[in-house]
Amino acid sequence: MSTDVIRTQVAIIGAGPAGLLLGRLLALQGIDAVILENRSREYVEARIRAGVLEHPAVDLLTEAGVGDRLHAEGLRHDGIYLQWPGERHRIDFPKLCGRSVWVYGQTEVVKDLIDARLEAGLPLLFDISDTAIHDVETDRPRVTFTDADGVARTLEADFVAGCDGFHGVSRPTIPDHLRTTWERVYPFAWLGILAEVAPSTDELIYAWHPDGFALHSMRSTTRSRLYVQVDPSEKVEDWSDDRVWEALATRMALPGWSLQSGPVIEKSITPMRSFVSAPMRHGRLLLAGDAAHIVPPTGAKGLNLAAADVKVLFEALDSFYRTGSTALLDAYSDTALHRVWRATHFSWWMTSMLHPATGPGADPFDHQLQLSQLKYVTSSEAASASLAENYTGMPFA
Ligand code: FAS
Ligand code: PHB
Repeated sequence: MSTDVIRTQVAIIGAGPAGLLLGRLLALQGIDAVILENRSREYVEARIRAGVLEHPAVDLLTEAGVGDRLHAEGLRHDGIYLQWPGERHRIDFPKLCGRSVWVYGQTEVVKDLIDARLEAGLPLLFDISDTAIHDVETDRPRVTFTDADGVARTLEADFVAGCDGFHGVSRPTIPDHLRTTWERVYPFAWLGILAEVAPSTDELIYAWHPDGFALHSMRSTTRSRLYVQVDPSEKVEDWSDDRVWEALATRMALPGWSLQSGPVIEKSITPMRSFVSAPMRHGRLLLAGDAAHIVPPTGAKGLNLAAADVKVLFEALDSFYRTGSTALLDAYSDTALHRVWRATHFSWWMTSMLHPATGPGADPFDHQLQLSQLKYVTSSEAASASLAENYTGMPFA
């Protein structure tokens, strides 16, 4: 079987937000890259995930020339609501930290980045298989794969960017004895729905309730995205649409407010974990995004952390190609991990504050601690400013 050899400067594995954004930033500086993706374009663009973009991530996408639709269709939000039974309080972002967030689905970010890449005629290979990374400890690493036509191919590069997510091949390419991982698996999951109904709120509602956490988010003025805390063992088929809407209405109930329900067009359960793997570099292999870390979605950090990694990685690669210096590449892992741990702590803190243990595991003492934390965060300017600056995104390094 023929083996086509392709040569580039940066081989990018994965066409999620991390891989696509890195490809965009490199292309703007004239640095060649080839992006390899093992799913179809349709699958990648339809995968429903994150919904909130931090201010620094929005600035980065705008500067990269892919923010037009984001600014035209995205919803700028200047706050969120934190709620517990009978009370709902707003955290005012601009007043507290001078920043905002934008509600714009990850699906749309991915579509914008794919469109930009294909319009520029740059290589983005979908539906590949058998991805394998070789020789990353040399200055000529390779990626072998089978392309969509079943042809065995080799991609030779100066660097390999592992942007292939939590289940990708990049992180395992770093030898176990050189890797350290930290993990916390939470005793609950999120059941999420996408519904064709106008949001019942102007900004996101994060609600603590003894039955479990609930989140009212959205994708547009006509499409809502909502979540309820469930046991990780729950099955989607055990949650009828009515049961989900009833749980949401109960957990977000407030005098004078009502939740509008509507047709559910997607329903899924996402487990919750915190995971960090270090280092994020091994020789000429550099990891970015979910390939190196996972955060529980309570802090709306996953996609944004991928963007932050990519900015640091792009600057390191750009510096190498412009000056020959490896200083930023040598510092990449430590620089990225500083922000990774900040986002990991914030995501753990938001998750711990808002998710009560339920059923036999329910501990009234823990419930009181969570309620006290919520009352403090919504009444103290210092505490709410800390939440606001973390939620809207600490400035990039
Ligand atoms: P991604 O996983 O997005 O992209 C990796 C890409 O690599 C994929 O397209 C994959 O197909 C490809 N790939 C994998 N293995 C490969 C191989 N061997 N060869 C070639 N390609 C390969 N974050 C939030 O902020 N809010 C949320 O509500 C939220 N919900 C989520 C729900 C789910 C079910 C999941 C899994 C994640 C969720 N996240 C959420 C986090 C999510 O948004 C990620 O942080 C974000 O997708 C990270 O982007 P990437 O690092 O690019 O990884
Ligand atoms: C979403 O809209 O999907 C979303 C928003 C905020 C979160 C998590 C998910 O914290």
